[in-house]
Order: sequence, then C-alpha cells, then structure tokens
Amino acid sequence: MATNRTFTMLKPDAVENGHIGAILEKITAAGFKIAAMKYTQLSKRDAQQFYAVHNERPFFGELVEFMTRGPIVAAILEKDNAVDDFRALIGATNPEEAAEGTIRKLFATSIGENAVHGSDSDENAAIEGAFHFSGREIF
Ligand code: RTP
Ligand code: MG
Repeated sequence: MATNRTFTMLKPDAVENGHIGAILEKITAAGFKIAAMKYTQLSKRDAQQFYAVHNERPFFGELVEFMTRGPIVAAILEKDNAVDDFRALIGATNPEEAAEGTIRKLFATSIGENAVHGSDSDENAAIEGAFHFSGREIF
C-alpha cells in the first residue's frame, strides 16, 4: 500500500478533557507522521459545511453545536493505508462499541462526543485536508 494521507480533528470534548497530548501520542506511536497541524475553532458555517453529508440526520444540529463550542486540533496524517488504519485506531463511532485500546474507547464520552474525527475515504481525506490547510501549511 502506498504512503498516503488522512485528515483528523481532535474534537472539542477531547480538548476540554485535556486529552490532546495522550491522543497525539497514540497517533504517532501507531506510525502516523504529521504532515500538517493547527489549533483552531470551527464557525457554525464551517461545521455545517464540513458535516454537510449529515444535514438531514436528526443529530445534525447537536453535532454542529458540539463541534463549534470550543477549539479543536486539525491535522493531516501520513502513513501507508492511512484512511483505513486511522479508522481502525480510533474505533467505532459509539465508544461503547469501540474495540479495547482504540482512541474512542479510551477517550470518547458518548456517540456524539467521541473525541476524534477520521476521514472515511481517500477522496474525503483530500477534501477535508484542503478545507483546513493551504498548500504551504502541508509538509
Ligand atoms: P467522524 O466523521 O466524526 O469521524 O465520525 P464517524 O465517521 O465515525 O461517524 P459519522 O456517521 O460520520 O458521524 C459523524 C459524527 O456525528 C456525531 N454523531 N452523533 N447522536 C448520534 O446518534 C450521532 N451519530 C453520529 C458523532 O460525533 C460522529 O462522529
Ligand atoms: Mg464520518
């Protein structure tokens, strides 16, 4: 598998609960290299656009409120098979269903406040990375 990229956000709950360092440690220990990173906060419009695919879902309003309530860490990560390996590292959307040792099992609070985002395809990884970073911010 060629080296490629995924996009992640450490969500507001992870930041509020003091888990930035521990989560980044898990990510780098799993072999991901950081290609870009910033500490930032989504506006309502940013969150609505970022999660537009979910705009008909009953939890959409709650998701936008949650994702905008405080700062996040956004990053582009590089590794062989990055998208699938990162999804495996973070675990299931609902932490109650996430495998032992996964980031969501360790650090998520609930299905809504689940500590981390991971892109679900190479195509979305590229779109989501470009949403947050300009070419000169990616190394
Ligand atoms: P993500 O996009 O954040 O990596 O999460 P995911 O692929 O595992 O899950 P997805 O279905 O894409 O849902 C996006 C985010 O919406 C929130 N959510 N809340 N209350 C609920 O039933 C519910 N379901 C999803 C979560 O924050 C989820 O990560
Ligand atoms: Mg998703």
